[in-house]
Amino acid sequence: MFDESSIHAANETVQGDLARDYDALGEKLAREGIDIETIRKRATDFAVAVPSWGTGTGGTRFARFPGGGEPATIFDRLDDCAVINDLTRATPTVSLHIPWDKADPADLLAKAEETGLGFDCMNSNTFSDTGGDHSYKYGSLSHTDAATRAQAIAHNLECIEIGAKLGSKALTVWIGDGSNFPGQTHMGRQFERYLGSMKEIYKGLPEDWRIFSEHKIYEPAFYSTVVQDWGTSLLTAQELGEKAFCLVDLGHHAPNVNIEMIVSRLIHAGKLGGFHFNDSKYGDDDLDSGTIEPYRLFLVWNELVDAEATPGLNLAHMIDQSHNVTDPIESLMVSAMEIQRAYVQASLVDRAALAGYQADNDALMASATLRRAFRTDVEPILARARLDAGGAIDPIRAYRAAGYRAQVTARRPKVAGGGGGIV
Ligand SMILES: [Mn+2]
Repeated sequence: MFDESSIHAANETVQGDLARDYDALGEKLAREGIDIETIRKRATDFAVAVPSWGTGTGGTRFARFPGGGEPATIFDRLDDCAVINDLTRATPTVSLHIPWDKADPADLLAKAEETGLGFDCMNSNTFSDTGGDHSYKYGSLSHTDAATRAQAIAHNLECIEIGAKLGSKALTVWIGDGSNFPGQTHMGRQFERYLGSMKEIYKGLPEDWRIFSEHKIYEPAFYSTVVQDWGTSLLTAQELGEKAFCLVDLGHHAPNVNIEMIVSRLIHAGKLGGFHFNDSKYGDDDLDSGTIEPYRLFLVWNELVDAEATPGLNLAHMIDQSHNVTDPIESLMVSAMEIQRAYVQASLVDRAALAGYQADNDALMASATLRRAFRTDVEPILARARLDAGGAIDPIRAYRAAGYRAQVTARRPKVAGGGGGIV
């Protein structure tokens, strides 16, 4: 999709510098007993899915300020996702959201073919009213009214049906259900209703599909949420069966929660299914991956790399964040690269040395072993992996030089701003 000659032109000016930086890093890593080519291969093989909705400007409950060239349709969104992958070569798949991305599956497949993209997990939406007879104001899969629950179940089954035609293999379920006042709901019976609905959806999963339950501590419900924490999510996955797993969204926890330990526990339980990457200072998925706590992102990857040989571990990685003041394409490119960076850095950890320090209770050296990997500037590896795959050494620079945003701003109809709402 993205003009190859413009990527090439942007690369040409910095290719010599990259070669020198790559060689220097290779020498440094060799002294530590690490083969840079092995690490580069890992960087090349890395992939994280982009959320279709992330290509639009996000908003808060106060307002939304769209930028120029906002994608109006799923086909525009796929064009933008293709730009992200063409330049970073790290985001070959897109996660769709139904009904926002609803279109003829044949047309979606044709667009995927044209853009070189594939489809990742499907995402259902029962946290807003999108035209059904029954309102989700007081809940969806856990609603007190059976007809409302049935509508929410049918919607999830439809998401599976659409996804099956697109080559997707998983459904992620996040609900906004909960309560705003103590006493508003019976928390136990509400959870039982949720489980009952999830069991109905589970029955509709094709043999080779998985279902992910995503927990969130608060919002839109401000007193309690039905799937508040990883414990509830694990209970759900265990009760549903072997095709059910937990999805961890980095922004969906209380401040200071040790997310890397949650990751470790879910791996132990055989129930970790995937991630939604983002970052936050105060709550939820408000900020781009790696902008606030890059070390925590590294520590999460440290657990994942440590466990990568675990039998049956099959993780779906996706970005899920809101971009309110940046060009969404730029934010998604930077985020994909930051997630890839943390993965590559975690791949540098000397695990034999770490295990030795842990056995000796040498806390200082154990911690230093992790930080040594985290402090390594792996940018030349990431840039080289992109270059070799036909991407840009510096994706932001190449993107800006090509003027893509100005082109789509001239071509696409202007989108109204105003009201609040998530993307
Ligand atoms: Mn999420």
